[in-house]
Amino acid sequence: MNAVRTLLAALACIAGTAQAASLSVTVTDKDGTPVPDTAVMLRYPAPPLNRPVPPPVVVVDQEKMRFNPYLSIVAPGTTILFTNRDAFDHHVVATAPQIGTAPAKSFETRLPPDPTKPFGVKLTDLGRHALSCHLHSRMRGYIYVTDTPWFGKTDAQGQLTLDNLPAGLVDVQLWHPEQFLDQAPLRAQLGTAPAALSGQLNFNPRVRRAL
Ligand SMILES: [Cu+2]
Repeated sequence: MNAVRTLLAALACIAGTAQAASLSVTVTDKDGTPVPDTAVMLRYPAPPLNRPVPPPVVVVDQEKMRFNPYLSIVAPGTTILFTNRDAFDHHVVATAPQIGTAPAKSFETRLPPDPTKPFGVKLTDLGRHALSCHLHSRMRGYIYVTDTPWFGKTDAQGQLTLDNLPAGLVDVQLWHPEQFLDQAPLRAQLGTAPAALSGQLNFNPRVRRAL
């Protein structure tokens, strides 16, 4: 009986440590200034069995002539609900570059100023979807569809902390909507102690005014 108890305790310990890791990432530009709205995506060379389930529906508002949030990171199959919260019409124009051999999805609609009638679209193609509006040329937004369920984006201070991560070796990919070249990949070893990484973009993004 004692042996069974010992085994159960050991299993509980393994289960506990398997999800105990956390990673903090700070992203700066070429000059060392913190960069918000940088996607951070984690991939394990040995993928863990326990995968979190990202939200199936994500809302993107059109508000004060901005897409809000500016950047959304989602899993394939996520439905995006575009909602116009302004007092006038907007467009939702989405263009996606072709990735691999499959044609990426582009879509477009005119959205009247009625928050009770959002426009829903399911995204299945991986990669960057650039959002714009025919009526207001300065409106820009991005949706990045990623194949990994471990992701987040940096805040106004260029920081992101991901908790409840599986322990182990992990590749950390950074992606910024304005980048032309891929960012240098990062790597971290996640364990019981919180891990921290600094990433530097290979360019300086434009500074956007706050909403
Ligand atoms: Cu508009």
